[in-house]
Amino acid sequence: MEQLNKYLDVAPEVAEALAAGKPVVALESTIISHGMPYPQNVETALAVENIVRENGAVPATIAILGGRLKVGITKDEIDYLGKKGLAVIKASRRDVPVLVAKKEDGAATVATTMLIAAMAGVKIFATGGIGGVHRGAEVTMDISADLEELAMTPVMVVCAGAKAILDLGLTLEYLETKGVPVIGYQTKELPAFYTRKSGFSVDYQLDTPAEIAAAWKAKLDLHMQGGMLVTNPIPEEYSMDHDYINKCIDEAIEEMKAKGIKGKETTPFLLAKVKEITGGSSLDANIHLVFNNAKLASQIACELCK
Ligand code: PSU
Ligand code: MN
Repeated sequence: MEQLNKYLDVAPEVAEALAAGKPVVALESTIISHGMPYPQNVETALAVENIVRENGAVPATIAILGGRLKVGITKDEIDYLGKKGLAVIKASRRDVPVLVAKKEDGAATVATTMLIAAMAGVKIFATGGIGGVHRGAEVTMDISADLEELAMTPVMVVCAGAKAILDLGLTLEYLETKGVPVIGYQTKELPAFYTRKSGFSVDYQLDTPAEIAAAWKAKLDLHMQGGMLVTNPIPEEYSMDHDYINKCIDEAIEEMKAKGIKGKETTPFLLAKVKEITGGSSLDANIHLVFNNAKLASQIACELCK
């Protein structure tokens, strides 16, 4: 495979699959270091890679290690990131050049995973939830770089919607302004991560992996910049009670405000706080929705390669 830049390391298995036109699914690493506790983070990351394989695609977990942009990391490297946890720098787009120059490690957020996936030619990426417009952003201007990346980088992101730690209505408005298609898989309603419902509508409901692959192929053929957001509701049996989880999220946001937490600490703080308040029951939901997204992303990737 042609080497697009001297900072990129594409794992041999991933490079072979790409060269042969076989399906590859990108996976992020901030979910490992900052999204879940050890050892569930490592167990989940390895299980997700297996699900991608079982569904006919090659997994490419993306991270920055020693300043190298890694597309596909080893089990030991996943374990390393999982154990190091919050001590790994959460790397959004703007962190990338500095970490490369300093030869440091970075956990790739959704934005950075899209950026590095695109450098390697990987077109589909599965995760849990994306960043978005935070509640109160009309004052704080806290809008995740994930949304800008969706506006400019041609990678499809399969997620379970966004957590209600965000303002979901404003997040949808922002994606509309930026021209990012928002697809509901077998649903017309935007899923809200822990729950299947949010009260907000997506642009289009598409019912099969083939239909989603066709829409994505059209976007690529048209050379339109930017990605596509596929929202996949958490399976019914793992979804949480709407009122309960929203009460927990409200409590977490109150504590965040009281502590004066800002900037890039916001999302990791809220994720950890919600987990603590729910006594860990949100973690199980989180793990299963990621599995569900990895499966759908792999099915779409296989359709795209037909
Ligand atoms: N939302 C989740 N789980 C996560 C994240 C967001 O439900 O793990 C992580 C992702 O890596 C996402 C990042 O890209 O947080 C967004 O951070 P920020 O809001 O600072 O852009
Ligand atoms: Mn932010």
